[in-house]
Amino acid sequence: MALTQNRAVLDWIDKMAAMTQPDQIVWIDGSEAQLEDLRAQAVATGEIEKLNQEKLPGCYLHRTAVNDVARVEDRTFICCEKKEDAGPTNNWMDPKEMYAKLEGLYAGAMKGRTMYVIPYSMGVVGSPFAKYGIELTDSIYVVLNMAIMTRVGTAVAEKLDENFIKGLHAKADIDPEKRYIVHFPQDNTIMSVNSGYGGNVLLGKKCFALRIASCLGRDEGWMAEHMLILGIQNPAGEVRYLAAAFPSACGKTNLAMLIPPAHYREKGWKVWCVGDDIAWLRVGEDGRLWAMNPEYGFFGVAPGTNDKSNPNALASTQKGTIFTNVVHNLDDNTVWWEGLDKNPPENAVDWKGNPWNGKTSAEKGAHPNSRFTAPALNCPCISPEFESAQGVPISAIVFGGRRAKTAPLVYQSRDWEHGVFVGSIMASETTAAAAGAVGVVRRDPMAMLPFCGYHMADYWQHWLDMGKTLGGKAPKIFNVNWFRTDEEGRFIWPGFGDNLRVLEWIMKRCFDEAGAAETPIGFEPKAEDIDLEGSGIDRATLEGLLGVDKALWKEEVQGIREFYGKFGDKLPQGLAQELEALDKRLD
Ligand code: GTP
Ligand code: SPV
Ligand code: MN
Repeated sequence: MALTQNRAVLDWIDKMAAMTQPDQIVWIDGSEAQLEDLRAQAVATGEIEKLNQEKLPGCYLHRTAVNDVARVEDRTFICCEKKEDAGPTNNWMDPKEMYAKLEGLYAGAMKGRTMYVIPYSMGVVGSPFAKYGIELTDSIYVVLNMAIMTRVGTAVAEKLDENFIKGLHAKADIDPEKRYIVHFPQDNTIMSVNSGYGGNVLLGKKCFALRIASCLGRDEGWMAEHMLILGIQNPAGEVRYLAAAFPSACGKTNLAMLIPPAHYREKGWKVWCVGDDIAWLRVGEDGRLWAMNPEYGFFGVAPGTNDKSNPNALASTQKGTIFTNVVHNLDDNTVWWEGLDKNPPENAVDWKGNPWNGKTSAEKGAHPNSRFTAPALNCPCISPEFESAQGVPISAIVFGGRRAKTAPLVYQSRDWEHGVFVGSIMASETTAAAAGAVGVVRRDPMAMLPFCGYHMADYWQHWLDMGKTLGGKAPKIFNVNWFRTDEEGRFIWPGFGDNLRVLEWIMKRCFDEAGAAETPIGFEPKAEDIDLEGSGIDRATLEGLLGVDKALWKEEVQGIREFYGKFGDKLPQGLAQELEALDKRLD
């Protein structure tokens, strides 16, 4: 039975059902009974496998098709009316043409199948900052994931009006040549077909909460960003918040849940996780920037997650979690992935579904982009503010990427405009989170290259405008890089929990409690400004991670100039001037 009488909603569902022709339509009410019934159905068909319920209560395993393991950026489209509004960094097609193409792909795609109607909320239901959507899908896996990643069901359906975000997903044949992830910002519509992988099909996440929401933010004066949000509690008991944008698989989940080094814990430091992937930011009534996490769960990278690197993430996955494309340990019906421990199972099944022996196999057992879908409320350090309607006030914005060279461990921008410049020139090595080559340095402004729903230069202008609104209350903007390597390619900085040493300096800078040295690229800590006790890193090594290699940065300026060239006269003047000023300071 329909959970709403709203005509706009019902008419749209009728239209989508007429096109896809499902055998039946089932509304997701969010009840545990209904979800349990769906789990049982999916177990019966082999779509998911029930794991050891004593060790991993409520946990399941799923394997995607081998050709369907990551986001597909070359098949992701922004279909606004005019090509120039999508900008040079997005794929575009005329909306009419795209609708016609998609109609062909969706026609009869749900024949013999069930269409599930998922009413979901991005944000706390009823909060003034929440936005609502419906995802129609023929995948139980998607329903179960959405029920972890977002707030779903009856309470949301009651809030639906004609402004809901429409999302249609059909698995079809999982044909990679016919795979499309399409956004129609003018219609608040998302259409995804021929995939069953997370970011392509959990439409509340990247499609709505970043691509569509970035357009809404531009129009309504707020921002949707690929950012974690965390609170740092200092020994005085004050909690200060920061938001950080790193590209996919570059450390947001890990930073958001970090456990302070022993010597910090003893003094009373603690980190609270508000969000690990997406932040919606608005100017509050007090004029400061406030951030909320629109999600309800974590869709985190499994490989590398262990009880040393990220015990809080690991703890989050011990109940009510869906694992995707990890190793199935047949001995005790649990899961394993590279970097979990040094004891891979011998009697196991790999992510492709083949028998696998971790002691003898030359191939990886888990896909590098294998993931866990875990309820945020499982996280031992989830912030008491996680469900607060207005979010948390942000003192610092941190950009960062994976750079073997060039970018120092940390630096602070000179002011907001320079900070927007620093975000716009972000570059990072590509990872397994998206299909394509891994380890290639590319520009990924604000970690939003794959997620900005409109022209990137207009997006930068929006950032500059937000700074004008915030004025003296704007957060300070920083850049970090945990990924500098030595001659042997090993990471120099210990990373993970030790990143708090850098966050401490960042927070102190926001409250005028720490010193800095001016460099051509911005303000850096002096080596003595970073607490290294117990880090295993000496002063000289830290000095090597700081500083500015002028020759490398001159090359960088060339690269930025080329990149900026793509945007022609749309490039905000202020950013062009920042680039020239940097070039001069490097002389
Ligand atoms: P998405 O969910 O794709 O947006 O990624 P994310 O930014 O949340 O990345 P995540 O925290 O899952 O980290 C991805 C990979 O980076 C994992 O393999 C981590 O082990 C590794 N990583 C995270 N933080 C650090 C760090 O401080 N140092 C090093 N060397 N590796 C790290
Ligand atoms: C990312 O790729 O940035 C992710 C995973 O967070 S996905 O939801 O697949 O986009
Ligand atoms: Mn992400």
